[in-house]
Amino acid sequence: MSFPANFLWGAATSSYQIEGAVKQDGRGSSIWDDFCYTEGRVANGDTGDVAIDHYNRMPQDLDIMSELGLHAYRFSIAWPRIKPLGRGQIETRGLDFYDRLIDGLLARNITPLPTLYHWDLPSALQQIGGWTNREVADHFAEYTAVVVNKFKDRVDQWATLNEPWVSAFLGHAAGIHAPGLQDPAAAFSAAHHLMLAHGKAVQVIRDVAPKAKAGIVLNLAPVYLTEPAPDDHPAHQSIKLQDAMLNRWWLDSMFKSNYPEALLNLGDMVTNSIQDGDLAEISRPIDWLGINYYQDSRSVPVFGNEEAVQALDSTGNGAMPGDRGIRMADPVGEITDFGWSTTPDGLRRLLVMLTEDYENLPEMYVTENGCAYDDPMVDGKIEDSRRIEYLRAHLKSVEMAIEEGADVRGYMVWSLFDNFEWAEGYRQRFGIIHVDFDTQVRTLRESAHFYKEVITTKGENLG
Ligand code: IFM
Repeated sequence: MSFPANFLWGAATSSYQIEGAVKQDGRGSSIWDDFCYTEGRVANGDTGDVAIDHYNRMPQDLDIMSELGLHAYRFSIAWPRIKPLGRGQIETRGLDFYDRLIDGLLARNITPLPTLYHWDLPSALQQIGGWTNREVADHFAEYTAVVVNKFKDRVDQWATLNEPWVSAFLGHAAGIHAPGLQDPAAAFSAAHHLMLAHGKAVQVIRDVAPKAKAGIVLNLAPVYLTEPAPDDHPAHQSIKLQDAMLNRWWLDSMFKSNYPEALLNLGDMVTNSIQDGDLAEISRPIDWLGINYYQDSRSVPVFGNEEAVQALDSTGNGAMPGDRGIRMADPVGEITDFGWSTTPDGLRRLLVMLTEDYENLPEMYVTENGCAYDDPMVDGKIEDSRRIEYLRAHLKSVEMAIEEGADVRGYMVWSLFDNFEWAEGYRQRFGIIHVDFDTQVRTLRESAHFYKEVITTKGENLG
């Protein structure tokens, strides 16, 4: 048996994706409220206003978690519920909600795994530049102090940020996430300030809750060309840059106290916000690393005219590095509703790569893994066999990685419930639990029953 006896089996969600109740109990506005209310940003004009109304249905949702036998529940705390303007005044009703949630989890023997930031930046902070403003890192540290101080007696493990790559690059360069900018320099500034915020928050956790574990959650993936290219083809440099942005920017800064040279060599666009001493803050040792994995990052080299087209400015505002001479490869394996590949061996390779490349790597958790499929409900039953196979294959990959020496301590399926899938609105369903968005009825899909069995048998039934 490869999964350690105390392996943590869990499921994950995030505040804006499930809570709804955006105007309840003094919650301030976030950049995702603003983004949703801007025409054309989110599919079908969907918003997180109601989502799955978890804010008001939390006790029933806790019972479902208990029914599944979850050991851990990964959720995020909404900064604008705690500090409606991002700084200054504290909203105790917001704290009370998470207080009830945490107590409810503990009463059911479920370990709370909160993330302090899963993309819902208070709008008031965006008005001063958001993550491109260095000050916001200090505001994040102050918010962290309030939350950690409140829950230090009951929470033993904290994540600072969720997927800062998404916040920085999808939010500030691709423009498909809030705040919707298309400015590569802003993206690198945000990428740096997010890591600075992480480092400062780690210090706060050390000071306020010295026994708690501090970590971060990154979306990582093997990055490679699926077809060969001549040695002098620009695709090779692009792959290096893609790997630097997706993986190494975050990992190297924390574990090697530097940013990848391939990016630093690009000059001001990348380095503008970095100040002396910042990397020392960012590389404060952490106790755990969360890894969100969905699919490999696969590209193909392009030639001739197509190459010239790919090299054009992809953002409308100055090209992003890593665009030249490549395009995304066609998806492989069972293709999800999102159009994503199924590449389970990539998760094994990733976990082994991390183990080999980073000497001071702490214990790891797969903090998100899952897929979007919308199988029909027939007689109250949802046979989502493709999701079951996806989960089974990825769990086997985790098991193999552990056999190969990776120190993986837990696995959280994404997601516990169908929810608001950002720019895709409600049309991508990631839940092992189906939610009828009109009636708010929750129905366990077959994958939920499968996962319950996985937990009960400690992963011995994977085949
Ligand atoms: O829904 C998101 C989540 O918020 C962050 N990780 C990826 C998931 C699926 O896109």
